[in-house]
Amino acid sequence: MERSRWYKDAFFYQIYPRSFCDGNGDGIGDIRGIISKIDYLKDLGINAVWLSPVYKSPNDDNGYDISDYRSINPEFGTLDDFKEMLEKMHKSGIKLIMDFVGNHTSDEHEWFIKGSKDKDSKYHDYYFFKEGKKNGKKPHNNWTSFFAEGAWNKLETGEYYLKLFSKKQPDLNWDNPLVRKEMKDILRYWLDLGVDGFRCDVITIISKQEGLPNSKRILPILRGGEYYINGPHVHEYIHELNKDVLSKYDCMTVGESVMITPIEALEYVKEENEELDMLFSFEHTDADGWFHIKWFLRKFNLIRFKKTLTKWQNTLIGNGWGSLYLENHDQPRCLGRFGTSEKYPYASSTMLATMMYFQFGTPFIYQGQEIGMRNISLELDEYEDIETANFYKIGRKLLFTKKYLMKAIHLKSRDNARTMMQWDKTNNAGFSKVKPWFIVNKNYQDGINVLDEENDPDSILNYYKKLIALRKGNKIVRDGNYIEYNKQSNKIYCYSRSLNNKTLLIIANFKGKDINYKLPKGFNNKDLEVLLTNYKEQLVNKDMVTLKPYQVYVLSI
Ligand code: ISL
Ligand code: CA
Repeated sequence: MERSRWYKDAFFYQIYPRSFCDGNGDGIGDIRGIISKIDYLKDLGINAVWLSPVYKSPNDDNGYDISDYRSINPEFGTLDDFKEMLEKMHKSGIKLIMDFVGNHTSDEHEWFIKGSKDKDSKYHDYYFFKEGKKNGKKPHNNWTSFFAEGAWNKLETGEYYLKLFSKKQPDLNWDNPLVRKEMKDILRYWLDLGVDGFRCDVITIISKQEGLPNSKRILPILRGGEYYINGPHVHEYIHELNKDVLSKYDCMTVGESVMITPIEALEYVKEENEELDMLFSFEHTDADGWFHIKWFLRKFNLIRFKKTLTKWQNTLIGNGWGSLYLENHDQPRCLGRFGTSEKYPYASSTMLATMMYFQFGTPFIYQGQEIGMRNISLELDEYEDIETANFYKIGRKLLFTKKYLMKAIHLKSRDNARTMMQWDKTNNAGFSKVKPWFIVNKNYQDGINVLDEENDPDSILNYYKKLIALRKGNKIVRDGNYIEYNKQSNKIYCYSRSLNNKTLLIIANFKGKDINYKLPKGFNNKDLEVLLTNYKEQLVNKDMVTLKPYQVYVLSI
C-alpha cells in the first residue's frame, strides 16, 4: 500500500503511563487516567502519542521487561480500556504508537521459562543460552550490560544466558527465524487493533555477531558493543519487519539507536531502504557527558551542542527523516541542563523548545516538559530505577567517591523524568488520590502544574501551545533547508530554515544576560517579522537584534 507518511506532520507527546495519571486510585498511573486526559492532549495541540510499554510485565525495568506481548498489564487496565483509549484518541485526531521492545523479553515470559528449563525445547533457541567456561565458573564472554554489570546470568541448570540489560531481561536470538516470526506476529496483532506504529526499543542492537566473541575493550563499559551495535544482520532483520508487516499498514516507526553516527543512521531511515522512518539518536544529549556515557559528567558546551545538531540536520535533510527531542523517560529534565538556568525557568524552557522544534524532523515532547517540570535530588535509597542502583554499586567498586556518584545521580538518574505528572495544586499534584508509587516533586505547589499554567497566559504551557500550533502545518519548518550562522559563538545559536524564497531565522540566547546580536549577512535591511518570541520586549532593528536572558526569536523574512 502507499503509505501517507503522516509522521512528517505529526507533533508527538510521550506518555510514561505509570507516572501520568491514576484513574482508579491505587497510586499507579493507568489507561483510564490517560483517557481522562485526552482533552488535555488535544488542547495542547499534539496529534500523536508515543505510549511507553503497557504490556504485562513484572516491572523489573518498568514495563521494558515484557512477559506477554499481547496483554495489558492489569495495573494499567484491560484490553477493553486500551481499545477505548485508542478509539477516543482517534476521534480527537490523535494517533497512537506503542513501544515495541523486541531486543529482549522478561525472564517471566513463557518462552524463557520453557527454554531455560529444557535444552530440547524449541524455545531454547529463542535466547542465547551458553555453557560457561572454566568448568562453568565463567560466562561465555567478557561482555558487560547497559545497566553496569556483567552481560550474563547463570541459571540453576548451570547454563548462562545473555542479557544486555537487567538479569530479568534476557536477549532474544533474532538469528532464529522463529523469533522473527513471533515478532512480526506481535506487530501485526497491534496494527490490526488499530495502532498507528511503534517506537522500537534499542532496535539497532538486535543482531549479535555469530559466536558472541570476546570483546577487546578493556573498560567494563559496554564491552562487546562492537559485536552488536549495528550488528551484522540488523538491516536485513528490520527490512524483513518492514516488508512483511509494516509496509502493509499506514503506520510509522521510530527506532531507538545506541551510539550511532548520522551516516550510520541514514542506512536505517533512507526511504529506499524500507526499514524505519526515523531514529532517536543520543549524540546531542552527550553535550554534558563523555563518550556517550552520561555518568561521566562534563560541563555543557554550546559550540559542541550546536555542532552535533547541525551535523545531524545536514546529514538527514534531503536523505531521510529525523526526530527532535529534549527529554524522555530515560533522560533528566532539560531545564537547567542544556546551557540554561533554573533562575530563568520560563525563558529557559521556552527558548530550548523553540531552538529544538523549529529544526527538521518530527518533534517529540515528554510528559511534564510542557509545564517545565524539574529534576529531583533524593537519597540513594529513595530512587526506584534499577539503572541508578546498579550504577552506584559499580561506581563504588571502581573507587569513585560517594560524593561524585550522588552528584551524577542527581543530575542524570532516569528517575528525574519519572516523578508524577503535576496536574494541579491538590494532594499528590492531582495525579492520584493516594500516595503514588514514586515521588511527587513538591514544586507542584509553587505553580508548576497544569491547572495553574492554563490560567496564566504567560506560562510555559501556554507558550508550548503557541509553538505547537505554529509548527504544525508550517511547510518551511517541515521541508526547508537548514543553515547555521556564527558557529563559533558560545552564547548564541542562530540558524535559518528556507523554502521557496521564504525564510525563518531562529536566534537563541543561551546566556543569562542581554546580548546584542548582529544579524548574519544577507539578513540586514530586510523586512523582518517576529513570528514568535518568549519576551514582551521585541528589539529588532535593521541589522541588530537585542536578546534578553535566554530570549529566542523566530523571525520571518
Ligand atoms: O537509559 C540509558 C542511559 O541512561 C540507556 O542506556 C538506555 O538503557 C538505552 O538507551 C536503552 O533504553 C531503552 O531500553 C531499555 C529501557 O530500560 C529504557 O527505558 C529504554 O528506553 C531496556 O529496554
Ligand atoms: Ca491506577
